[in-house]
Amino acid sequence: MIGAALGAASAQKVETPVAIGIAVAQTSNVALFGQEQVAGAKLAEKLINARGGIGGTPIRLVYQDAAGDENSAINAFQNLITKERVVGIVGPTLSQQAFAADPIAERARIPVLGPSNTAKGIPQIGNYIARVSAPVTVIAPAALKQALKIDPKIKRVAVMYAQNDAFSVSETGIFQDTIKAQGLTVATVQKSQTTDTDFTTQVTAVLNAKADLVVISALAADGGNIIKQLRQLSYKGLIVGGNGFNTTNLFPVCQKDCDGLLVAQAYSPLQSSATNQVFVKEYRALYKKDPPQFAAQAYAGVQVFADALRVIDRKKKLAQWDLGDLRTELNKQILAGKYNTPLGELRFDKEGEINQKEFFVAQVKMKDAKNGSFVFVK
Ligand code: VAL
Repeated sequence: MIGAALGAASAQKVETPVAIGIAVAQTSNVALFGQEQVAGAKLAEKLINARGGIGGTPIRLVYQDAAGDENSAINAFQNLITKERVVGIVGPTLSQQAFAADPIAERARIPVLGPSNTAKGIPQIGNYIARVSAPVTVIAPAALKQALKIDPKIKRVAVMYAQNDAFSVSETGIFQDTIKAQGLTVATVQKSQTTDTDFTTQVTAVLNAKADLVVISALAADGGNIIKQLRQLSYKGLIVGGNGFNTTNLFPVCQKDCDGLLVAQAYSPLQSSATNQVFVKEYRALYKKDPPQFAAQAYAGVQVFADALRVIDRKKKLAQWDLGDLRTELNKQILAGKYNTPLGELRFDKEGEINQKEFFVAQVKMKDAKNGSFVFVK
């Protein structure tokens, strides 16, 4: 009886339109990234369906708020897998959440594409876990090297990081290795929490260490406040922010003090591929601004699912598949394919790690207290 019931439960038809789950932060401080991810995903759905979806079958994005903590991400994943019966999931926003939620998808055999999880070790969570977000190992060093180009006299580097966040811990490790490899001195290492708002102790230590560069790994809200407090307490040197600083949603937090901040980028609106130029044009038309990295990556996540589904659909129509079988086939196809995305040409290695070719660095230029932009310097 139990076996029969389980058998019946596992033999589920694929519904049309084809449901793809989007489990990113729509609330909490992490929505500073999540808002941009939703914007990117929405545009992907619109453009994919305008071009005939998957061999004539439209896709439908199903949103579940993964908020900013592990439990919300787990709940979002569970709802998408069991209630919404999606073919795959783009999410969650934070690596910290991915380490908790991805194992649920792995056990249920649902392909996951991490849209922004950049900590080391994400694809290694399981066979069904891949990412479209290049890891800290390949991105983080670029901004630091750019800082040295701007000011070759830099010698003493202060390092700050959020110790309760898996990505920040991972990224600071890469930053510290790069600092040493460049022959610079780590003048001090200061730890904080992503929930902190007062960084006086850490900033005072940075000033006492006589640093001529500060490198920070944190998320947007805490990170923005760290920058503000560094400047308020008269730190004058360059600041490099990690991937958590890569959103204009940071600007209302550090305001004019964001000016000059260097951030490495896994995406540029200037990237010249035809796919990207169409994406930029459509994004501007819809949102009246340039696409940011988090939006481009979420778009790429949805696109990879759609491109891989199209290959499968050509062999056997999606509606004829058993849902479980389709999820497994989709996972295989994701890893086998090559994708022309706004991030450039993407492939995955056999573990699901992204293979991306181009990276960039931008410097923040503030126009007034709240408005500014990332100016590409590399
Ligand atoms: N990239 C980070 C992470 O992996 C944040 C900024 C989304 O958690």
